[in-house]
Amino acid sequence: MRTWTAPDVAALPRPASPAPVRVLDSTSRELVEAAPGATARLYACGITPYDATHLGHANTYLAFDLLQRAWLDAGKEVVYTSNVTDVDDPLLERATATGVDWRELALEQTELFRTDMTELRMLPPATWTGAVESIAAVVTAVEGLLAAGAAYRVDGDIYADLTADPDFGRVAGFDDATMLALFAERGGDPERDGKKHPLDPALWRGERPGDPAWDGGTLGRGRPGWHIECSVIARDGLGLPFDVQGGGADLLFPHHEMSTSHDRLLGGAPRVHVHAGLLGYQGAKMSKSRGNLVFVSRLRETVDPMAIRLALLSHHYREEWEWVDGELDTARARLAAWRAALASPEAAGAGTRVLDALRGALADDLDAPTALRAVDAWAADPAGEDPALVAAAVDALLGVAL
Ligand code: 5CA
Ligand code: ZN
Repeated sequence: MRTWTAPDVAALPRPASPAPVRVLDSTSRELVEAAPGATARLYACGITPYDATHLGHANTYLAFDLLQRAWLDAGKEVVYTSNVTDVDDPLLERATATGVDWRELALEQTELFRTDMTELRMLPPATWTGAVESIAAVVTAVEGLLAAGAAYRVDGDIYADLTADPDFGRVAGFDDATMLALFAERGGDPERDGKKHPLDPALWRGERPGDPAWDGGTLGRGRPGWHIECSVIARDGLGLPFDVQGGGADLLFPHHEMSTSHDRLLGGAPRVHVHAGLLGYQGAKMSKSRGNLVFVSRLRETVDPMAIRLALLSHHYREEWEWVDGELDTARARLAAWRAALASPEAAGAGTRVLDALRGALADDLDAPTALRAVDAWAADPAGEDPALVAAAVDALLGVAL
């Protein structure tokens, strides 16, 4: 897929000894240096293109944007891959309900997402692959799993046999009852007759009347399952193993558990899982199914995208919080104060404290609120610090253009 235009990233002096960038690993629940090597490989699960881009999406992608900025500043090469789930049940259901062709809905919403990401100055992925584009690779992978005895057929559908992966369940570490409940809630089909185990996830869904379907070679006509799509797109974009798989907290189980399990069988899957807290609005998680959404594109009509970015940055990426309209007033005032400080005659000097503080905060589990407070303190008394360096640090590390 065509990705979006990359924002400029201001140049910063190389840190003498970069601090290791630590993030919370959802499996061990410990802070870990997720990408210790010279190259950092990231897969962040992409959107299902309808009702895009709401602030919850933006908040999650912002977390992985910060992670990349921290890695880049530490001198690493960053390789980022993402997907677009441009064929899946919820997208098809929405298209049917609104009488729109599912392909048009996906194209239009993907384009809106591109524009939103550009305006929010998010670093684009190097490879951005649609589910539809990945079908041939998914078919080959599923054929391989069948041949290895790690998958089985139920009528025209194909399911993963989770007993083929002794490490299944280790990503989230949930007990059986929790796994079953979340699987049922988040797109799984535990009740399906003929499955060896209720949790076994679909790898390939045979053609149904009225549903889009593709040639699946020996699998028969159909369309890919959700988890295998991400396993294959991540594998093909990054190679296996890679460093971090990320998304919102709702993806920990089953999606990341299952896609990691598939990747284990496709070539090995040690990776750190990083999850952003879910953003709520009007008393519930902001979600397409509830319809309690605040759209980035709507806000952009009247608000500087940098203020939207700052509003999200004022909450730690793991926090679960509720959007209230006052968030934007605070962010706008903050942005104005920073810009005024930069333009003020007192803003002169050679100090590097803001840069050091931003680097320290991001390396410590992407602590954006602490970073913002450091810039606030500078804005209240800008004397002594190098203003060009402050602006460059805010740009390169926080992605905010002053
Ligand atoms: N296409 C799949 C992933 S392969 C998907 O989950 N798409 S999505 O459009 O539903 O969500 C895109 C990303 O935004 C996911 O990482 C998801 O966890 C995250 N997300 C969705 N709702 C929220 C929310 N309310 N707060 C924070 N992040 C959210
Ligand atoms: Zn995914």
